Amino acid sequence: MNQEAAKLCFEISAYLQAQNVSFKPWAWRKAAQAIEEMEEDISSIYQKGGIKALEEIPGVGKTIAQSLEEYIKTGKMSYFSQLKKQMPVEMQELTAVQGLGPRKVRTLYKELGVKNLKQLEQAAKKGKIKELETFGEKSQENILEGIEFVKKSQGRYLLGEIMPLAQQMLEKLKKIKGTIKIDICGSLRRRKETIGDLDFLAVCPDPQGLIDAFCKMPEVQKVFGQGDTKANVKLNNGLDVDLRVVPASSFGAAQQYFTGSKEHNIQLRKIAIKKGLKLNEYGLFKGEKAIAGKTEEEIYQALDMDWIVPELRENTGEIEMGLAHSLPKLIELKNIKGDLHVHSNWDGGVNSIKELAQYAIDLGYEYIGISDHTQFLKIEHGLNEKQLAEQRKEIDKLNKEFVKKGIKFKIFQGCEANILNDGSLDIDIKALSSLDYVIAGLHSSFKMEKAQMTQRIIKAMQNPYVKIISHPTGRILKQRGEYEIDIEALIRAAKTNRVALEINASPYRLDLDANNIRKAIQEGVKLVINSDTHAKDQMHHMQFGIFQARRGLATAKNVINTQGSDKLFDF
Ligand code: DGT
Ligand code: CA
Ligand code: CA
Repeated sequence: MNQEAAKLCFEISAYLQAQNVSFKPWAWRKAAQAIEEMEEDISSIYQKGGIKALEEIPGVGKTIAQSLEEYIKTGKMSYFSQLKKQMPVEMQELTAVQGLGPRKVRTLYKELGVKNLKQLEQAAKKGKIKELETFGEKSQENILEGIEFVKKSQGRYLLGEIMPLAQQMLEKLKKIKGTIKIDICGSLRRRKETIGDLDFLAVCPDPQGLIDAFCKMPEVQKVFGQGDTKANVKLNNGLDVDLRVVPASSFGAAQQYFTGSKEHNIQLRKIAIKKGLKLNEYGLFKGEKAIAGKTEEEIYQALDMDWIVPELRENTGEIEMGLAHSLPKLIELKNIKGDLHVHSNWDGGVNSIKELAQYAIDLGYEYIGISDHTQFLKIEHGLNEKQLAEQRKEIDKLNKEFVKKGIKFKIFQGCEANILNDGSLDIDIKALSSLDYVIAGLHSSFKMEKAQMTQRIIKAMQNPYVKIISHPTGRILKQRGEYEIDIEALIRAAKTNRVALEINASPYRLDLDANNIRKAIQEGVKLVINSDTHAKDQMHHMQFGIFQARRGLATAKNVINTQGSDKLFDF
């Protein structure tokens, strides 16, 4: 229920922003961020402690708690309905277009009656948008470009939004009587950043029973097809799901086949053919005789290669490495010793430094780096030099308490400074020198030509205090692509200036991507995997960064935050 409630809160925030009210949009957004990532469901919090317990969620005040209560009881938020009635637009769909904020959506609605993506495209194609005072020719072009990007990714879901749901469903299906084995295959098992549909694979002596139970799950909105050994449904959130039931003797073969990728499978089948064998979803065959099929491992083994982790199965070199027995030992979540990109309530994040530190301690981390935004980012309450100095005192005090209590944990003070258009940072070098480390990130003027943009970021790397470049290519999944940037030049400069490149683990970013991670590793550039947390539960996003790092062939050695706090910045 949290995801749905958070979605409504985000939309309420956007509607309020469209009306240009102050403060409230920010409050709703913060609440949405907190709810979106909470482990415990709001309905269970409410059952236990009523509206008072809801108010204790960080960022949730009285008004928002009332709306949540209403949502838990009725499945609706009348405040949302009321706002939407005043301005009946598809807010989420429209604001997904790069450069279109709620204020602009409002103008387009008022002036041109644009309510959804389709109407937006029509208006842009007819040249209506450029005629508006606040838009013009260039922004009409940008909107058309943005629409194309959004359209391309429509119908795909972020791994981060699907994985919790898929795992919940998996747990339920495991409990259905007779289920011997069940797992998720397809792109989710490969941990791709976006998912087209879900592919469940099961072994069950009573396939009909399992398929029946699957089709009747509350998550299921519509059953497209229900056969003897498979079913195909649509979930309430629009996602399609396949379930296939196979005999135990071919589970491994089916798992291998349905995990994909298609490109990986095609290559594997060619190898089988060269050996005079046949590989399909039922097994690996020599003539009529199955020589492997029960497990994936025995299939790869029979082909004289190492088992390949699902994250690598894209036919981008992993098969050759499997044959040569040269697959590296990839990084794992348990290798991570701390998180260096965490925002506190000093810059408008949800949690205090103390709460964040405690959460990190509970995760088993040895350290955390507080990296609040600096002053240029007004909407994010960026910190100035004086505030950074005050924050230092608080961090020193907390660190002293850890020492006193014998807790082996350290809070580093960093910041996420903004890279301005000329590559300089938005904060005084003296203030930077007082910090433990500095992240430089780009949060404005995304459209620059390639040479200029590349130079801009390289210049930031040359600042002696900058240790990390956050989300280096700037992409937002399903919303915008990378900046125009010479990634090779950037990677070389990171090497020269001894700057680590971030793998931002936010499911919306996952930036660097797998391909760029490989390039960085080849150059010997250090990486850092960071959650970019704005509300403490988001620290769990670290896992998505790990998946991405693995897809990029990263080992623990390539990543600085697998090191203890004393060796962190040795590189
Ligand atoms: P998605 O759903 O678009 O995120 O990506 P996948 O990889 O989950 O693709 P999906 O669901 O269409 O199919 C699941 C797996 O089944 C896929 O990764 C490989 C296998 N598969 C599907 N169609 C074919 C095919 O035509 N040839 C081969 N070799 N494998 C296929
Ligand atoms: Ca799939
Ligand atoms: Ca599928």
